[in-house]
Amino acid sequence: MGFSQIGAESAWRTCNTRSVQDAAAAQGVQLVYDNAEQKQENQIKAIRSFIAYQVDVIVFVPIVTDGWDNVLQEARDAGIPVLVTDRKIEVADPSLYAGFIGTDSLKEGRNAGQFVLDTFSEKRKRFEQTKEPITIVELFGTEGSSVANGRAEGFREVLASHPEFQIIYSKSGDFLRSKGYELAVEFLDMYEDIDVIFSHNDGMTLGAIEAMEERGIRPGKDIVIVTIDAQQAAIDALREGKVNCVIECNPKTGPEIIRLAERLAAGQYIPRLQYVHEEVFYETDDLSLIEPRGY
Ligand code: GYE
Repeated sequence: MGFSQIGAESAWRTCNTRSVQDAAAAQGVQLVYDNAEQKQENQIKAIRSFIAYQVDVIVFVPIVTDGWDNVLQEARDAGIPVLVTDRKIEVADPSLYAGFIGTDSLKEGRNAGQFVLDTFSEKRKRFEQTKEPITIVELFGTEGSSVANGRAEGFREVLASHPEFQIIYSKSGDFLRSKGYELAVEFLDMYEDIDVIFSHNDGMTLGAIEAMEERGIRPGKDIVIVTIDAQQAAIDALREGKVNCVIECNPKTGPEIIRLAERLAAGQYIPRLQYVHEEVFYETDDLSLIEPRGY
C-alpha cells in the first residue's frame, strides 16, 4: 500500500500517520510511506512512484482539493485503486477514486457555530438595543484544503441569519502553532474588542493562547475560544478554563483505512463516503470523564 501523507504540521497529523502505520503493521500490510512536507507537487511525485512500484492500492491525504485529475488518471491506467482519506478532492470524474474516509469538517464547523450562538444568547438579545456586534476572529487552516473550507462554511452557515455576529478577521495560519501565535500578535494589536476566537485547529489555538497570555489577556475569559481537533493539550486548556469548547476531529482512522485498502486490493466494493465518529467537549461537561487522548 502506497501512503502519501501531507506532512507533520500538527500533533493531529503525527497521530494520524502513526495510526495508519500501526494498523498496517498489525495487519501485515507492507506500507510505502511518503511525507510530502506540505507540498502538493511532492504528493504527486509520491503517487507516481507508487504507480511505478506497482503497489496494490494507493491511499492519500490530499493537501488541497484541486489538481489531482492527471495523476489519478495515471493510477487508473495502471489499474491501481485509490482511497482518499482525511481531506476531500474535486475531480472532473469522481470515479477516479474509489471512496473517501475521514472526518466531517462541515459538521465540525456547524458545531462551532452552534456553540457560539448558544454562548452569546444574552448579548444577542441586547444587540437589538445596543447594535453592539459580537466580534469573531477566525484562524483559518490551510487555504484550498477541504477541511478548512468545510469548517469555515459550516460555521458561517449557522451564523448566517444572525447579523449580531461579525467575523472581523480571518487569516490562514496553515494549521501551524507558530503561525497561530504570529496571527494572534497581529489581531490583538489590530482589535481591542474581540469576543470570540474560532480556530480551525488546536495547534493554532495554543499559539494564540501564548500570545494572549504574554499581553495579559485571559484566554477563555476575556475572549471565548472554540477550537477543533481535541489533542491532549487542548483538553488540558479546557480543564483550565482557557478554552471554552473543543470539537473533536478524530485522527485514529488507521484501522479502518487498512480495512478498506485491503478490500480494494482484493477488488471488492467499498462505500463511497465514510465519516468517523466525533464528539464535542464543552467547558460545562464533567471533564473528568474524558479519557487521555494519546496525542
Ligand atoms: O484538524 C489539523 C491538521 O486535515 C483534519 O489537519 C485535518 C487537519 C487537522 O493538521 O490539525
